[in-house]
Amino acid sequence: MNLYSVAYIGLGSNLNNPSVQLHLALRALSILPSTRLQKVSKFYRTRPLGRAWQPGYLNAVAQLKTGLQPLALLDRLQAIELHQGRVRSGYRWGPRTLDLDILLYGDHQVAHPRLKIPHYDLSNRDFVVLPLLEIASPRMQVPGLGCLSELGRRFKPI
Ligand code: A4P
Ligand code: MG
Repeated sequence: MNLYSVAYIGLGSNLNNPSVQLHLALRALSILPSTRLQKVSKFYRTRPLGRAWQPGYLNAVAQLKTGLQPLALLDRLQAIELHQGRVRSGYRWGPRTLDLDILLYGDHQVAHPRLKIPHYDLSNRDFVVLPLLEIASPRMQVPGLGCLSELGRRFKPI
């Protein structure tokens, strides 16, 4: 049995020097236990989704190979967010120093009160699908949503 899974993490930041935030987060991901940081997409400058008044975002996607189970991985990601000064403002989609979302975890589907995989809005976000296409196979099946290359057809390059 293979105890390791390939997981894709979405990174986003629009406060306190987003480029530095993403680099720090990648370093933190690279030293997680039982985990290897295998690939990282380019950093994409993106328009804020949701609350238009907030600064633009820098987004990227990282590919991990990890022995951490999904909820243990989520705990680690939230600890990294907190360490980098993430303040949960109480409203959704507000500005943040760092957001780390589990986009995919192998071919698993997870429906837990704290964790939904695939990420609930994956297929609607160009800043998720386009970086994924950069580092994952276009033939990859996204559980419940179909082939990654098909998802990518909806979007113009960022
Ligand atoms: N949670 C459930 N599933 C997951 C998952 N797959 N990965 C839960 C990570 N967390 C997951 O998240 C709220 C709760 O979601 C967590 O406690 C976890 O148990 P949060 O990070 O505290 O709050 P949030 O990020 O404000 O909420 P939400 O709904 O996750 O926001 P989104 O959808 O991540 O959107 N515009 C651009 N251009 N780029 C962005 O990256 N990001 C957002 C945030 C808005 N606009 C953006 C961007
Ligand atoms: Mg989030």
